[in-house]
Amino acid sequence: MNKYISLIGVPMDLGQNRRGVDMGPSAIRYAGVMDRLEKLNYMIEDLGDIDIPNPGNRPDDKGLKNLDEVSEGNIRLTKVVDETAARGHFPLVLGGDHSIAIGTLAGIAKHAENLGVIWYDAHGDLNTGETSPSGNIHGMPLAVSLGIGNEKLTQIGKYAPKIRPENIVIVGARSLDEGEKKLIKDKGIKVYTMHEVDRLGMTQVMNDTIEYLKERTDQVHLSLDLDGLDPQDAPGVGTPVVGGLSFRESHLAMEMLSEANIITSAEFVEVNPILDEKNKTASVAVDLMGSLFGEKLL
Ligand code: HAR
Ligand code: MN
Ligand code: MN
Ligand code: MN
Repeated sequence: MNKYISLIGVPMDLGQNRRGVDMGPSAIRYAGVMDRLEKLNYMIEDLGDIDIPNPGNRPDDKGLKNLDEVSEGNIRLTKVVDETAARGHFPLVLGGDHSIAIGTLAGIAKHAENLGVIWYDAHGDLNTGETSPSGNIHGMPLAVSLGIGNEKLTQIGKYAPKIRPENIVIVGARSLDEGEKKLIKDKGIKVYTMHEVDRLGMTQVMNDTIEYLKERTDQVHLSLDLDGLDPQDAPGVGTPVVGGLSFRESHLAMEMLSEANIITSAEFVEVNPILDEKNKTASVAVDLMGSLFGEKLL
């Protein structure tokens, strides 16, 4: 694993409806991310927070809420992630709602020949302005990164697409809209829904995921939406869905990724301290980061 980690906070809450997720980066810092990773002997710097524009209070732009502001915030994030990767550091991005994956991927993808992505989430985030039931851009970043959607989002970083459909693995899905299901089929995206996790167990799901990505990619980004976990373990999220991945399963998934040593960038998103119980969800995020970066009991 890269010994140099750069923390990048993204106080973005304009990709969805519920205020508070902009405080996610503070909550994760407060839960002790720096100490936790320093104890594992990483050299870690905190680059502070990306400046996110104020909401414009305009009507939706073709079914996309806060399009210009989400776009501008992601352009700023792209630049910082790009510079971080160019310095050879591991970008560890703290959200913020999941719309920030647009900027993270735009910043990181050009540093790989063939970037892989693990999308750990209850949702597919494969909507466009046309298919979205909500107009919330946090339900669209994976489609955007495939080059599908509004140009103000797909053209961030001035290249598209950022990733190939066959380099994506979605883990934990249990809420997909009709347009997303169609895209998954049409593009042949690999998905481990909760059904497969129940059937196969997390050990096989991660073994298969790791093998699949090792075969076809040279770097792997982990995009971990805390709502991939069950709301009992991660209650502080804006769009909880029952029947999710447990803390134990998630912990195991992170340990297996650590052992496989394939992850080259990561983001932890959708932590909303206002909806949380005593910063539990931010603490879970930090626990999972500990495992991802190699923490062991013995
Ligand atoms: N699929 C729904 C939509 O597009 C819900 C998206 C929900 N949110 C997230 N992203 N937290 O994973 O509106
Ligand atoms: Mn340095
Ligand atoms: Mn998501
Ligand atoms: Mn989600």
